[in-house]
Amino acid sequence: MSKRVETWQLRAQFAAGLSQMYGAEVPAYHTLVEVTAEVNRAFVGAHSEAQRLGTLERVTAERHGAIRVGNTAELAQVADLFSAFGMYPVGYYDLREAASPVPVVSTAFRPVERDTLERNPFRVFTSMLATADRRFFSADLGDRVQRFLAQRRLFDPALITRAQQIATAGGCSPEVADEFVAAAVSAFALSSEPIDRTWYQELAAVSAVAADIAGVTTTHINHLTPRVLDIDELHRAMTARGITMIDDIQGPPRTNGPQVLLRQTSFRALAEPRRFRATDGSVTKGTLRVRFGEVEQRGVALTPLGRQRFDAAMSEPDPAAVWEQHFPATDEQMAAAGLAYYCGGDPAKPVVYEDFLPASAAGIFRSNLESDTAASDRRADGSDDSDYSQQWMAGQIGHHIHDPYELYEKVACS
Ligand code: OOG
Ligand code: NI
Repeated sequence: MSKRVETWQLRAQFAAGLSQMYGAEVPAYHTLVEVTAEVNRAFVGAHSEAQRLGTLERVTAERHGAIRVGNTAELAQVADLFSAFGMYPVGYYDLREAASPVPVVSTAFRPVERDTLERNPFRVFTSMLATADRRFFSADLGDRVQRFLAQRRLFDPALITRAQQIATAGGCSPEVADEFVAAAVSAFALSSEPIDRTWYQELAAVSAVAADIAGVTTTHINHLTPRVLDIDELHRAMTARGITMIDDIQGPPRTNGPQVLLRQTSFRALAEPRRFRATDGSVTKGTLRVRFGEVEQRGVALTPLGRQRFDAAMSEPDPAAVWEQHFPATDEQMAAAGLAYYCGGDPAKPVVYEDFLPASAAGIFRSNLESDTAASDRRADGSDDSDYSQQWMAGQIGHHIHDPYELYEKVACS
């Protein structure tokens, strides 16, 4: 009998390994996971249809991570690494265009097929610093950042080669799996390497995100997000445990009708000990607050028409107050109006939203930065003549970037 470890098992092992590491690094994450599990159990106990958007087993194991890299070479390595886990780039998010702009362009790596999503839906939101955008980076600073990035090495080349081999083979032996997953997980650990204080501070003055990405020689998992079935209850329960959550739940309001897309909230992580190197070479201890805890609730995926309605509702001053003018109250009506995806058109079988929302993503970035850089954002006085786009990104990383709507269409019809 073959004891081969399949792609989805590697993905599950990777997600579990990251979860263990992140829990050790950010202890409040354990509380979040615990409270999430309690809320989910209670919700499933109280609602007969609670598992329509995912079984308790899937939802309990479900996480998304977030990482940030500096340039296309690093993003290409991430794409190769994640392909060994059956995680492929889906969607293109330009957070420079958000109401509160962040100087990154992003994609999300995730499984793309229904059965593999069911087995383990782990996804990682991945952002790349937009150093070519002269609204944020002067030509001089952009060049210096690029030189800094060209000299660092986020991933051992042997790890990437191994990932490519595993991706091609569609799995590996248990021995190879253990070693490969451990190496992949540790590539995202918070480094104890001293940080060049002057360089970090110069970047932080432009953007806290720029400093977090290019002020250090490594990357790290920024947050790891469990999935909850009732985010309002979760927000209450965490607050009751004495953890200060951000005030808002990002995304659509709570409604009586079908829950759509994605709702998220978070708490700021504590300051974490980091080491700094001064210009005279001396190393001192300090702290940084760059990581946090996030939690999310997922609803039904919207069609392009549904998404138009959503964007219209969300552009109102009080989306909750006008929600019913944009969306009907039942899944039957949602399906009939072609606003959301349902498997085989059956309103009892919603297709769960597997992606992200740019406005929430920018809000999550913003609400958790060490210093609010809103005032200093777009401090370079140039204009944007960069050519960032989905096609550009796909070309740079050598991987097709999937269109989320095509994937939902396929899932709904399979
Ligand atoms: C990513 C922020 C986006 C989400 O859940 O929308 C994100 C980041 O902070 O690096 O993770
Ligand atoms: Ni997130």
